Amino acid sequence: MSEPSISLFISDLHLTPERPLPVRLFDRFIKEIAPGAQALYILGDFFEAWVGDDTLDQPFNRAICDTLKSLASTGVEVFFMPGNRDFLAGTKFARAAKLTLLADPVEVTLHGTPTLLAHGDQFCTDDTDYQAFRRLVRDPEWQRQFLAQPLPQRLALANSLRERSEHAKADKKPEIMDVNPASIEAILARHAVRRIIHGHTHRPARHELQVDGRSCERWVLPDWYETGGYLTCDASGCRLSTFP
Ligand code: LP5
Ligand code: MN
Repeated sequence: MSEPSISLFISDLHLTPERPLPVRLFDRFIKEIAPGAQALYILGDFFEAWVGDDTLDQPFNRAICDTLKSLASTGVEVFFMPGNRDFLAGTKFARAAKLTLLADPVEVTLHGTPTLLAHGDQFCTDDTDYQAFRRLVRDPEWQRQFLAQPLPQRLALANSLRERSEHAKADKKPEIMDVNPASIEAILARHAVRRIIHGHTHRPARHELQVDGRSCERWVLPDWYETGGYLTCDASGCRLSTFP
């Protein structure tokens, strides 16, 4: 009998040469866990910071793309939804890594169940400073001007934004950095699905909720700072796993 068909979901690896553990965990995941899946969905913040597809020739980015490509070559379909760290990943990156870019949010049918996939940051509507920042950097004209700057300037700006973000987060109440329940209900109502999968908040869990009288579930993916973690979905449902 053939193996049951499964889909895997990961996010928030924040891969960078400066943090070797998640890179090692990712290599293991690609070699030992992902083969045999029908599809791998990467739901954002795969990279610590992506400042443009012209960084593809940097050895670190090249190696990561080769790893992704090696999985695609074994027949696993790879999908990539950019997050708030890598929203500038574009078509050249997709081609180099042999994957398909996804819009955020996107509705897919997973082994028979209509499911909404998202990075998750758009639901953190109580974090009004972040939402203002998001509107700015998601503006196509702003992105055009940013990408027109020389690479060293873009890297410096990304570094300084990372620092400002860490300072800003230290002053924010933890609850405002979680999703807003009304935003989740609104998106589930609009898409008429019973399941949503997202990352970003680093609060892995399964939540149950009622939307318009329908029982719904919300799966939150883990970050990869200390252990690797992923969600598996098949025809019988979904489950979270971690590995050391
Ligand atoms: O990323 P994470 O999880 O730590 O925190 C996020 C929010 N922060 C961000 C900023 C990113 O970390 C910065 C990384 C950018 C890399 C991309 C490079 C390509 C684009 C380069 C752009 C120059 O997303 C954080 C949330 C948190 O999630 C939880 O949801 O709270 O939001 C912030 O900290 C934002 C601050 O509240 C406001 C930002 C002030 C900076 C204003 C600068 C405006 C000028 C920008 C123009 C250069
Ligand atoms: Mn994020």
